[in-house]
Amino acid sequence: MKQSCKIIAILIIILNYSVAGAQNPIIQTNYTADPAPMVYNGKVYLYTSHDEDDSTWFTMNDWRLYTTDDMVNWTDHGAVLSYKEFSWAKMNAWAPQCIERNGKFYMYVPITTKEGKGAIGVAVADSPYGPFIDPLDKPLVSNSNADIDPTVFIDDDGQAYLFWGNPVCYYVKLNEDMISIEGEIKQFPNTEESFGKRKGEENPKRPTTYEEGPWMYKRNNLYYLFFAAGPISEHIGYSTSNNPTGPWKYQGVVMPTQGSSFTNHPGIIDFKGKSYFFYHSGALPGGSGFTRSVCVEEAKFNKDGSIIQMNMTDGIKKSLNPLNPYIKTEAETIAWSEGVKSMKNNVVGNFITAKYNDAFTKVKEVDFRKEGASKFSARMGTVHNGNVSMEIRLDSKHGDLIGTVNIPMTGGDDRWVLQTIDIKKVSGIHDVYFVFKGKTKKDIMYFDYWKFSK
Ligand code: FUB
Repeated sequence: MKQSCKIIAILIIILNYSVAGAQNPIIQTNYTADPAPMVYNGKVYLYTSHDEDDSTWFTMNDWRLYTTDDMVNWTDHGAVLSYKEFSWAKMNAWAPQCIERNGKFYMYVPITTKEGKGAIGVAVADSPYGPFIDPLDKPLVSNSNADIDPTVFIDDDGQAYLFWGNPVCYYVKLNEDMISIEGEIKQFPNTEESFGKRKGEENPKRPTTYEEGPWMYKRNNLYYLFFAAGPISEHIGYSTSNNPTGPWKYQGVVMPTQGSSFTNHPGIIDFKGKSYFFYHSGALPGGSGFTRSVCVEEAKFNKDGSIIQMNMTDGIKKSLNPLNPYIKTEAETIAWSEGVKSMKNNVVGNFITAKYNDAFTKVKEVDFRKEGASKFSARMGTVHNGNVSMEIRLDSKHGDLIGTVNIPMTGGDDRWVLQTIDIKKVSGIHDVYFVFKGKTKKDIMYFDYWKFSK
């Protein structure tokens, strides 16, 4: 590519990424893929796989967790499980799914075994945040090399099922303990009627559009099997049935091939009266098929139960409920950010690091209507001596400056200072921007949490 074309291409990527008010991809602090949302106690728990920053071929070591109760501000809880927790695992922390049963949380994950085989493991926790432990010390399923992309589902009668596989979809019943299987592993017949005729590719192993990434969902007594569909680059398709084990009837395309990732992966939930469809694209700067990022759209259905086809958009703009500024909010609760990485240590748990001057985070729809605010507190740190500060601005990165916190040198991300400053009085509902200022080349400052007060 000529140099001038290259510069124009890079500018287009940057402009798209910074498009005012964009909310997709919903996570900007890491590359994430294979979204697995779970609703529990009024919150969305979004488990994802994680493409390492330098990934050039599915370099994936752990699974991460993000939560929200408003669908626009997402809190990063870091990695909650690694393939290294499984004594029998060699590599490949691919698409996960977590489900709750009787107060315990079961995470199903595909991993490559030490023998180089595909397998699905299960890890159990007492909390959705982990720690997740492998209770079996062996795979739950090691059936074939097609053992990837588990989706788990508990029907209204209490029967649990596991579905997975590429290039065919397998399924098996799970016992009530959720860590053992009941009966034989079966395979859905890979027929055109069930999964649609594959176009533009003659491949006897892949006669239909079913590729991988199944996601089971039930709505009004109809069972939906969403899946990543071929040929590559993938789109998302779906089939329906009156029974969780089929027979399936192919219903068409949910999301066409779009974006710059050659894979896609569905996850769908109902939350606070709406339905949400999660997927991944390559839309972050540096994004590609191996550096992906998770996005979400509101999903809508027709009266007959068919889903209205969706495009990849710049996301959900309206919060479900405004954010309370008078309680401690983690710095890693973010609606949008640029130039920021999230990290974790034993001193403060999760926090963020501003990587360069003018990096920022945005928190959406912060509600000051109750008592206004004239003070701001934050726990921060830096390794630099002088000229490091954080500006607090309203409604845009260059919006009304209501205060500046000067950060003294603390010496590391294991040493922190809690500061309170007076700010210009603020009332109403605003998007709050934290803009990180420092003349140093890297890792300007660390930011753990914040709070406003009267
Ligand atoms: O993330 C690794 C693999 O890519 C997943 O298992 C597939 O679903 C595809 O997204």
